[in-house]
Amino acid sequence: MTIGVDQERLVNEIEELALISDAEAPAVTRIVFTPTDLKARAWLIARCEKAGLAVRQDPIGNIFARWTGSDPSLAAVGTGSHIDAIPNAGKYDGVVGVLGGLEAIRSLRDSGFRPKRSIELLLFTSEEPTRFGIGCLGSRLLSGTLSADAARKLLDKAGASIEEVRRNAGFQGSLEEVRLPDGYYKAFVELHIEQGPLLEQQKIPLGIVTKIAAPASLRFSIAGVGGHAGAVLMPDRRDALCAAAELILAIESAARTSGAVDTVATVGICEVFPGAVNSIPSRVDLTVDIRDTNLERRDAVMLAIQAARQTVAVRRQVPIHEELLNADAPAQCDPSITETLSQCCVKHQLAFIPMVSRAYHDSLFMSRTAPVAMLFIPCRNGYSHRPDEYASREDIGRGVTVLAEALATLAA
Ligand code: HGY
Ligand code: MN
Ligand code: MN
Repeated sequence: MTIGVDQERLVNEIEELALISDAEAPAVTRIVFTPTDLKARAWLIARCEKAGLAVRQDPIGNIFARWTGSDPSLAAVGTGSHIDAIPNAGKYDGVVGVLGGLEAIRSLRDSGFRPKRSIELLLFTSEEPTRFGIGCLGSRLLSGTLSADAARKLLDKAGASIEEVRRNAGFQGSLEEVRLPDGYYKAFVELHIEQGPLLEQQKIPLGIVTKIAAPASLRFSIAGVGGHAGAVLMPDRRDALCAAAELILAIESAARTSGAVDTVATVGICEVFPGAVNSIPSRVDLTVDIRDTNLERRDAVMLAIQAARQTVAVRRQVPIHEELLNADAPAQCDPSITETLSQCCVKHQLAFIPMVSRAYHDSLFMSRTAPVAMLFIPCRNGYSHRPDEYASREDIGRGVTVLAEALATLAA
């Protein structure tokens, strides 16, 4: 079987999809269930249908594009990723796994391969946490990691619930229907840019992910005392932003002193109220992202951060409310699937290294319901979640070729 990936077609599709965005090119912003997201989804569905795949969408908007195998009763082989993008992001994060998965299927079909097991391309809803505060909504619900009841409690910044937003976007049915039975997929393989510098630095074309780091996120709301910036003297202040500043540095220190370089913590959102130059901040909301490849170390850092919260609150006499948004276990990729990927790399004489994924992905949650593995391709300087994110057509082509070979092996 000769797998002929059409790099030209694939790169053109990546460029075309990147233009369906709420940001000035080259940046991409595509927030879940916005009109732009819905337009991008319709664009993708049209391409899947043009490729002869049977398409369905579930009540949270996960898209399933199936190449039915000769024995449809067998558990399918899944591949896919996401196309939602955080504000001011790049055009490859997630997209390489969705359009690359589509191209893998097309190139297999054009090579004359016919699968015994169905091969299913998935587009997961809301991999990014931007709108509802936690990421991987679609794969969490599909794998049973998030219950329908818990999902219904999630609100966006405007106070709109998932129910409201998804139904307005045209997704009917109940969220209880999203959960797929364990074993629904024989295997799930996700192609993704590395979002780190190792492959490029080591000049290795492919990474086989053995483990996906454990993500957690917290929200802190610091209640200070507002007032006139000129009239309130310093000894009389309880400035919420100064307290936040102390807490942010304590968060950074907790990650830096965890004992391993694998621990990361980021305060990506800091909202100051009332946000006037001559008004003492009365309230600050912080959202914190904490990760580690080791669960115990990650949890220990969270405890250190909670202790720091307590210390700052007492010393500065500002109540600090804490809300846990998510605290997920890491995922171990399935050795038999990683072995299949290794053999496919060898077959195509492509070098690879085993890697840990420091970013989370839908595969983290798919691992709760099926054997999974991920395939990484290099991205320039390791940049991601920024407009200059870039993967070359040759690297994308190599990733899709190995993905196609792996899908054929798993679906034979
Ligand atoms: O944040 C992440 O790891 C993913 O890119 N959403
Ligand atoms: Mn991302
Ligand atoms: Mn991603």
